[in-house]
Amino acid sequence: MTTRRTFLSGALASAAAASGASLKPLTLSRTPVVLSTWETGMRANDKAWEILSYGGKALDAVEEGVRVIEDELNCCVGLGAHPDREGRVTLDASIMDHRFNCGSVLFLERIKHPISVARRVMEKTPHVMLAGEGAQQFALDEGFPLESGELSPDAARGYQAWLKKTGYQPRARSSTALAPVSPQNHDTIGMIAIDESGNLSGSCTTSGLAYKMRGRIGDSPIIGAGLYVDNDIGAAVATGQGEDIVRVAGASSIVEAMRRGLSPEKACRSVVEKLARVRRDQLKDVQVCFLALNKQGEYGGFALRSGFSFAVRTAKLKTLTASRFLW
Ligand code: SD4
Repeated sequence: MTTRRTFLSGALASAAAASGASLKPLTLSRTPVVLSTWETGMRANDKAWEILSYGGKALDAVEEGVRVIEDELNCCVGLGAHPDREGRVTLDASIMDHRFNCGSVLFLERIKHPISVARRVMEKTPHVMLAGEGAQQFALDEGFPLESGELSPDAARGYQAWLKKTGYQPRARSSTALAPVSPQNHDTIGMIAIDESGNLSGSCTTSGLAYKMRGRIGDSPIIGAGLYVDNDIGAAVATGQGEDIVRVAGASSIVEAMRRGLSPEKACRSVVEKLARVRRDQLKDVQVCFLALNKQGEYGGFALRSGFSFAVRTAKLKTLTASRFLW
């Protein structure tokens, strides 16, 4: 994909070569780009764009952008989302900037903005990951309020229906009887962005899979699986069945594929194909989706199955794009 910037660079370089003038380094500022998973990404991108379009940092944009969705009650992400099997909402989130700084929280309960707690872990502790009670204590120490822990009305209705359908008995080792992650039942927002200075950042926040086993962690808070940023190359973020994203170190594998010269979409596709090749017989009812953005501002996505969409915002574009897919 040719961006406006690469086109201009090429055009200016040819003009200079034709006139025999020596080439000077270009000082054009970059056009910011922000990408997010699913249709909720449109609302998240609007917020991120307020920051990016005024010359703000990608890191601030990816935090503020996904907070909008964490705030929505009766939404797929944050405290309004689906609970685990025991009827409790547990949240995971991660954030990463252009200097390999990263932070994440896992199994966090009763805190509204896990993405901001993840950023505090990154900026205020010597660690990368905090989990469970410790993560909650850290959040409280940092001034985040403790929320009630009650399910949202939609989540409570869904949970009651699920209990009836599965006949689930706490502590039984039953299957979670889940449908593959789809536009209707996804639980995550992932966002990656490049700012005017050419710096990349990413964020990912989730309630994990609906009715998961208590204590289950997916890919979203795992740096390298759900999210990865290498400012020399690009950024990638994932959504879908976390276990299968973790198996192939999804996001970092995509960044490495871009380093080898693949476009963002082809890099995403290469990782989906690798998974499909080796585990074809174990991917029934599994969806895996990736988004990637490179240093030049080129972007793309790819999914295992149909149904994945992603939101894109640039100076010229505000759109929800249907992702290409393998099966
Ligand atoms: C997880 N990847 O916890 C998340 C789930 C997801 O849309 O993306 N749902 O496995």
